[in-house]
Amino acid sequence: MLSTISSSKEAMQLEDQYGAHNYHPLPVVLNRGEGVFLWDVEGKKYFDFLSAYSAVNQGHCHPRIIDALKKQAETLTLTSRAFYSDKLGVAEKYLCDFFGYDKSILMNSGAEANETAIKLARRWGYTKKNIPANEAIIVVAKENFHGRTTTIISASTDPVAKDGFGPYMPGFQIIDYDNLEALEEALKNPNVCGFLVEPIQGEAGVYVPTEGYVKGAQELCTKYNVIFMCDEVQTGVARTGQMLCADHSGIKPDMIILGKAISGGVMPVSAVLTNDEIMLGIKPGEHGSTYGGNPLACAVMMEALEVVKDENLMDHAEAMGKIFRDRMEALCDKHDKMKLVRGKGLLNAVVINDTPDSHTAWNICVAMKENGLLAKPTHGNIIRFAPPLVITEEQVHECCDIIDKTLSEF
Ligand code: IF1
Repeated sequence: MLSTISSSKEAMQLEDQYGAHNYHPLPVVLNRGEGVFLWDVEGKKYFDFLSAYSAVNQGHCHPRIIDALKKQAETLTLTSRAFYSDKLGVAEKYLCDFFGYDKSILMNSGAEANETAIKLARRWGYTKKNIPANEAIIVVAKENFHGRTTTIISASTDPVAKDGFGPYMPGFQIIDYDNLEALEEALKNPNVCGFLVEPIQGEAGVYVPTEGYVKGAQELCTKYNVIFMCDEVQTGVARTGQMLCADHSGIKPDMIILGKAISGGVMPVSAVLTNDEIMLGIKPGEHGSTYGGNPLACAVMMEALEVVKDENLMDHAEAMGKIFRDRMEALCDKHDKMKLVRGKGLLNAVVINDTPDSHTAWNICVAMKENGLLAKPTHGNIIRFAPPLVITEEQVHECCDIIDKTLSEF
């Protein structure tokens, strides 16, 4: 008999005693989610303003996605790629048509998709750009976040994500984010095969680059025969008010990396999409994953993306985001603790007016929790606000009132 939790306190104690201490969660224990709402073990209701780091864009337990999950779960969940299934080809075509690419490869986590992207880019560099063996370089930006594997943290500049996990994977060159001169300088090196970058840096604190950066980056990659690898794991799937954040720049990256909300927060699904020349560089048996592209993931992903389209979550995120930022800008004038708000669509962050090492942002999040809104600081004193994209205008205003009330009490 699976034991159930009788109190939040008990749940936290169990995790403390039996689980890795690799997170420092806000002191709230959730046991139910529906749409924009979460409930804790004691029955208190909250607005979710994190959306599991932008994986629950469609809202918690969306009925259509859950139904797709149930139906497929009772039929066929996993064959491995040793055999064909009736779902993978359909899902691969669906993804390619949805985002406009030749080919897709399905993995499980965002980190795995970025690892796959790195292998695809290196393989292309050796076979198509004649980069000498083991000399391929991938350019990345300072303050990046692409996942937690030892290769990906080798490209990180965040000591918290990186220190103490060496030795590191060579082959990454780190340049300033949002700096096209630095990028052009780096791309002149003929051994560079790819530029891996987030169109908005999420974890760094929702850094929106200057207008023209993403377009300029794609143009420079084309000029120097380098793959523009756009990590849309967090910014994709309508989160920023466009289906892909890169769409704001009017360009189509050579390669996109997707994860999180392509499966609506129901199960881990990630993907890399690119053209035939790059994707076909990996031959049978040279890459894979037990669960990659499993029938259950395929069914859930297709329904999760259909929901995004049918409910027009892209335009809705754009509209709700404008309302949210307008309200936050007004609060920045009213509360000296609120320095500024930035973001696109419903990926926003408020910079708190205090030193980066202070606990002010954390304390504000704890106070907002008491007032029924869940959000969490990213680095330093920046609070990310990213609700499910199904949030209504009335709920946006209700949440802004909660933020206002919390800061007034602070
Ligand atoms: C954690 C951060 C956010 C991502 C981008 C790839 C991945 C992520 C742009 C990897 C994952 C998650 C991971 C989670 C917290 C969260 C996070 F704080 F870590 F950086 F959102 F900003 N590319 N981001 O944002 O995808 O392997 O997790 O499926 O690791 O603490 P994943």
